[in-house]
Amino acid sequence: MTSIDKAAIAFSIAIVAVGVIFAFSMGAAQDAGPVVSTPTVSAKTIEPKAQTDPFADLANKVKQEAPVVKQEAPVVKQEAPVVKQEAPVVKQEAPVVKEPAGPQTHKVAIPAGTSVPGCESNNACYTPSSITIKAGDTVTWNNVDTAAHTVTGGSPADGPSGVFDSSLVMASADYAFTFNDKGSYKYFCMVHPWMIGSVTVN
Ligand SMILES: [Cu+2]
Repeated sequence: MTSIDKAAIAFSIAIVAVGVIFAFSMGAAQDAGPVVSTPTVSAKTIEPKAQTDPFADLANKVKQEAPVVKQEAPVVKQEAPVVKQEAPVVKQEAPVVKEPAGPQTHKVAIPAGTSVPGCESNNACYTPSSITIKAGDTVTWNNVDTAAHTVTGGSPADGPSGVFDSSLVMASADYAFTFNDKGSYKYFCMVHPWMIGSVTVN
């Protein structure tokens, strides 16, 4: 025998020994006995299957649950604009106060004590002694004196104009005249010529 043949025989014996040891170890593993050397082939094929499935499921579950929380934020922002619509309500009260379009009545008094001179010093023989009205308005003279007086259009110097004349207005009596034409109207008392007044009609 040559050295090569011896090596071949030794190698074959070694292969057989490895096979015997492998077969023995498989049987020992099934009997739960002491393991001499665990085969690496069977362990590697089993481990990847057990590890991949649980992690993949957990990763998928976590990714599908996250987006649910993010949709609640925009609800709070819609409450602010409601307060701004209350201000314009106050502005509609002004037009209610309108002046009457129709004719008006103005009052003039014939004061007590005008039957003797003195009231002319401060234009108080008719109060007010001058009045401004609009065309169509009426002036009512009220005699609060105890003596009778007149309201006569014109002046003491020129005499009656003929436009209006109350004749005698007794104590506590009234006289009214409506001025339909624009102009300036002087008047006086025919009994007491110091009593003068005027009406301006615009
Ligand atoms: Cu008089």
